[in-house]
Amino acid sequence: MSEKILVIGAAGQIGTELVLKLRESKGAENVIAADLKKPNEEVLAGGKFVQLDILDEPAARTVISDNSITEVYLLAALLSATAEKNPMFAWKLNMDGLFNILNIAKEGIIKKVFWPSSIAVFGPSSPKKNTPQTTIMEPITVYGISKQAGERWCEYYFRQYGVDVRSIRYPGLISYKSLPGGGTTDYAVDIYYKALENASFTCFLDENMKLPMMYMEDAIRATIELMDAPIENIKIRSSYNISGMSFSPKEIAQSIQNHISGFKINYSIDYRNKIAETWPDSISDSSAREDWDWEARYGLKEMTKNMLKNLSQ
Ligand code: NAD
Ligand code: AKB
Repeated sequence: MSEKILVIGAAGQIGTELVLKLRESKGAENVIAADLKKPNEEVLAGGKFVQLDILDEPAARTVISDNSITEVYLLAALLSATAEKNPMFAWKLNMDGLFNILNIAKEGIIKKVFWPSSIAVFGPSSPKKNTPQTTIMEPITVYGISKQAGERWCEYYFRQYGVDVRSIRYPGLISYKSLPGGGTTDYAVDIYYKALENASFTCFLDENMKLPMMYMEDAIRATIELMDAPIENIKIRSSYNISGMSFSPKEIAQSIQNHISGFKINYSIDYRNKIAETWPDSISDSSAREDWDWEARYGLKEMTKNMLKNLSQ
């Protein structure tokens, strides 16, 4: 039997590109997009879309059974910056959404679940450089706390109930097809738009604030490679570190200046800098490399070239 996939949060930064890629590789008729809000035209035109609130558990069950869904990618969440503005709702959405899907999977109705974690699971007491897979994790944001708790629950559902749930701790993601949805790393997308629009950008992070980042093409490939890997290769059921590149606002600005010589960056630091201060500079992804042959393809130079080319079109 072929997989029938449901992507929840399909109108978001990752969902938009994940749906398009999954439809390409698994067949458009096998991939259903779901979200509270309507996705973009390309996602809408390419296959089925259902409006779904993941907090409405009976509605999620109906969509899953009506469409004979076998795999769920659960992307609906509040990200770090938005979550700090509404901590209780962030906790509710990020946790209850996950429980709704894990409980349906526990009954054997869904065969596989993908749920993303984040580098936000690390905190000020974690090692900053080359942060290992397993280390001290004391996140201080509501988003980080919800991701860390989510990781523990994913592992619990795997151990106790055999739920095949797989996860990646995404770094900050940079894309041109879809805009980011309220994170601390969003500046690294906006900077390309502003560079092309008016050759100047005001950054809310400190010029030397280095963070782990990844080009969306690599992130989507990682997600599908993890989900397609043989079950015996998946040794980690909390969430895998993956690494792409690391850069500061100053460094990304310099890489843009190599293409747009007059580009200027200014700084007006806000509360998001405090969040970023608690996250790693760089991540070690040795477990993902060993277990399912993960390897990133894009560095800062290639990504900048690609982003500017695609956004100018
Ligand atoms: P996003 O904010 O761009 O998209 C989330 C989508 O979920 C939105 O389209 C939103 O409408 C939808 N949504 C919100 N509440 C919903 C609900 N109740 N029911 C159904 N849909 C709902 O986020 P994203 O960047 O695409 O992130 C997706 C996941 O990946 C999140 O779990 C996020 O924490 C994780 N992640 C993202 C990044 C990143 O840089 N983008 C990094 C690390 C982890
Ligand atoms: C955010 O900044 O909140 C996300 C993330 C790293 O989880 N991009």
